[in-house]
Amino acid sequence: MQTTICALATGNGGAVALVRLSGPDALSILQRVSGKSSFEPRHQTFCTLYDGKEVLDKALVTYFQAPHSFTGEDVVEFALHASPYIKGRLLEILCTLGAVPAKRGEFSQRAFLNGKMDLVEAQGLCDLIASGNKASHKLAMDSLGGKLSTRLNELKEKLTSLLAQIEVRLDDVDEEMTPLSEDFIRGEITAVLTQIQTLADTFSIGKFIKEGIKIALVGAPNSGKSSLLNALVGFDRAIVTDACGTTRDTVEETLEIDGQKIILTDTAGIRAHALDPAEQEGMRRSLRAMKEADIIVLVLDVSRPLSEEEKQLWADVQAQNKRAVVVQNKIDRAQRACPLPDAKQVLATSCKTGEGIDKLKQFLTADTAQAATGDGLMISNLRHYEALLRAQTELEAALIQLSAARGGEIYAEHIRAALTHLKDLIGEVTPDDVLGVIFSTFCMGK
Ligand SMILES: Nc1nc2c(ncn2[C@@H]2O[C@H](COP(=O)(O)OP(=O)(O)OP(=O)(O)O)[C@@H](O)[C@H]2O)c(=O)[nH]1
Ligand SMILES: [Mg+2]
Repeated sequence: MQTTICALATGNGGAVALVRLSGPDALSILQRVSGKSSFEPRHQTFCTLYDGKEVLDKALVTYFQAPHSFTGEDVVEFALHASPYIKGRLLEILCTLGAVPAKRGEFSQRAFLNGKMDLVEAQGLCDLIASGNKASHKLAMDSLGGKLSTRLNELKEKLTSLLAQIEVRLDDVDEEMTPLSEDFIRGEITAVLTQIQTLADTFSIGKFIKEGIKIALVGAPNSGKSSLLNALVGFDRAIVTDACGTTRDTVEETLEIDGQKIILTDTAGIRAHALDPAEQEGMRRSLRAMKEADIIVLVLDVSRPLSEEEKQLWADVQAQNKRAVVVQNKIDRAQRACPLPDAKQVLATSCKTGEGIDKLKQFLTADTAQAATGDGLMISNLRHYEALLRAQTELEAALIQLSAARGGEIYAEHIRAALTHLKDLIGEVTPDDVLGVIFSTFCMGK
């Protein structure tokens, strides 16, 4: 027997609060708390809510009759005056009348279980609520709106149909059917594989859009890292002095460039000999920030020759194997070619005059800006990415077995496994405990 769950769906503050109730007893609980017997579905009713004989609140109440509701169950939404007392007391009363407090994401989980949305759409919904800028909003909307699910379902259907054609021939012991040509099977698998790869390749950008791009500013002491952080964020965030070793700890600041979230980290300057244990620890943290970053900005002071330490640091940056840019700072003082011949991306800035700062901003968001202009689908969820990679591996294995002419049973097995990974992504075969973990990351009342 399904329980009836209740939770506050809105946050703190504001004038109005929303309490949600979902489950088989929702209507009868509403009737008891309001003393009113009939409610027209999907119409707001202004009614009094009672705490025993006392009036608790006068509220706007909406009853959604199953299956025409968010969860697919009977749902009641109470729009209350947002007093902490009224909200808390109503939840207590609903529980004494038979409801139980909802777990995180439980409304969405019920919507999923009742076929109101698939897992990809549900996760899009979760991302939509968390989206803090235009780019992440679009990404979540594509997922919630079913665009991503539609694409995944198309791939699933294609594999299902191919598998059916292969399996029916495996059962055809008398070989009455015309066999499928290897070229046909290869073509079908490759078509799906290409689409899966394309989608999986969008993950790094999708993740940037959803979570923000982490950028570490590294370099020798006094090269102007903190000045650059301040110039990028547009206010005096980090301490700047003309002494070497001013920044000792990492300094993090978030900003938005063209609707894209950027998480900037200014770090302690790297030099061979630290003055004291604090500076040494600071340098250790600089290296850690570099490892955690998506893009590394190596800041050089153009008015000084390149030091051995800077050469070593550049080697360390390259060893990270990620996007990196060399910034020749202080160009108001001197101009010179980049002393690191293998640097692919080089920009020149002056924190004093502001020259080059806009170009640096453009560089930092170039990938996501490009992605945002296309209408291609993107993924941003690690679970989706991993499922796609697994499906990809299976289809690649199927192609190998096909070339080796190992017989239908073996490559069909790989196609079947790829199909299972796609179904898992959409939520068709996802085990309950995994579903529980996924929905527990949702917010309360959703
Ligand atoms: N002329 C000129 N001076 C700059 C520029 N950028 C920074 N400076 C100066 O260089 C000095 C060092 O700047 P910081 O931003 O503190 O350098 P840092 O790399 O953070 O130094 P540490 O924290 O010690 O590692 C300060 O006196 C800044 O005013 C620039 O573009 N032009
Ligand atoms: Mg500094």
